[in-house]
Amino acid sequence: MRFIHCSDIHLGNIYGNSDSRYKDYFSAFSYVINTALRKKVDFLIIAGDLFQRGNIPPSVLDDTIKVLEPLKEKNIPVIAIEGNHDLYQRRRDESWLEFLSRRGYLILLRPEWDYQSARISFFPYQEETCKGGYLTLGNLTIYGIGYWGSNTSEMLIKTISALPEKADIGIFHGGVWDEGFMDLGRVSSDDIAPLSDIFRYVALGHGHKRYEVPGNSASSFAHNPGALEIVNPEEGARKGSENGWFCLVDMEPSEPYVEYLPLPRRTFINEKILVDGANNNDEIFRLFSEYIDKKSQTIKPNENPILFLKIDGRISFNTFDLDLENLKQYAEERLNPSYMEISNSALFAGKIVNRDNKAMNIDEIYQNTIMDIISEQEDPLYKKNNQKILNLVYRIKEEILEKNNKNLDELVDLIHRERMKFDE
Ligand SMILES: [Mn+2]
Repeated sequence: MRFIHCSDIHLGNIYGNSDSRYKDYFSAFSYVINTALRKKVDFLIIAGDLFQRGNIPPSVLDDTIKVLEPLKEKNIPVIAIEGNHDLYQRRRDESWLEFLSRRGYLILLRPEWDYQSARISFFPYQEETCKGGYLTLGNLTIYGIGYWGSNTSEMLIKTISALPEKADIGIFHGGVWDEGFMDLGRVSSDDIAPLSDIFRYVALGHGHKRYEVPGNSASSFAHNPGALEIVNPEEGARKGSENGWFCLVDMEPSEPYVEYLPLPRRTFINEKILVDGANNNDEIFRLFSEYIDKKSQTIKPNENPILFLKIDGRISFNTFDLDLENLKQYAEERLNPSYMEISNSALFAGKIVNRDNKAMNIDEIYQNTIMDIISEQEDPLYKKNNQKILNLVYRIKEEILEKNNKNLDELVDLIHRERMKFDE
């Protein structure tokens, strides 16, 4: 039995109102499906985040059905689990994947989670209800573990106790990395190790980059091919982001044979342009146009790249006077991007003084400003927790500006978690 495993397709993701970017995610998925047809696989696995959000617009659902149609016609099963992005209004028991499952476009696997008894159960997939936690396909048993959110490690222990001693494939939307601040859906390599005793292959999703988890034997047992296309702009700043990946897996003979297949991506440029020491807009324009001209030599005429450019450095004039419009116009003319964001992160190199006429560094200016805003709030909760709020603002600032994280769900979750720690 041979199958393709892909993950984090994020259909319906959009940058501004760029139609070509909207289509990129469908083209990427189509590429995988065409490969599945060409390689004559027995089935396709989607390890979560088929959609960008739980409440997709009708057009996204329609476009998704069009892409899935050829597999349905050829009777090639698509086995899917829900990722955090797929859940409708953050409910574990509702998503548009369920609709697609009922209409025969995919088989949605989801374990039963009983809140009262805190128990997880896997029931066999029933064709009548289109529900179940596992299914048998040919000689393979396939379990859909799904996504467990902020307490993934704890839920994984409960999941393991609900699983049989041996099965073939497990599908899990959870990140296996031992560090990192964004810990939603994360487990350690120790947490996931017991799955290697149960499954011959674990299909991972959630982390948008490619990695493998080594098991007891020499080869890896869990594989994460990463997102097909770049979802969050910071992913485009990483080395090796020029293409996406998906896995072609052969389950026979005993040891699975895993081949990572590359997927072409649209050119994505997420870079800083240093303008240190610039005295005026003309000097900034000169540095910027040099950068753009150089880039234009590496980009094909109809490539229409995605641009996320940050003007960075210390300049000798007021940063509010920096003329971004002029820069945008030049980039537009030279590169004809399908989407572009140019932001101003330049700092004024001069000095700002505090009430005692002492020069403040940029951090002190930030802190003073945030503390001023907090002290203006009437609700005493603010003053009581001013230090905690300040720290939280800093963490969010870091996520957005330094890590370019625009995942609103994660940021809102972070605020909710930190809010629980406030003194009442
Ligand atoms: Mn994802």
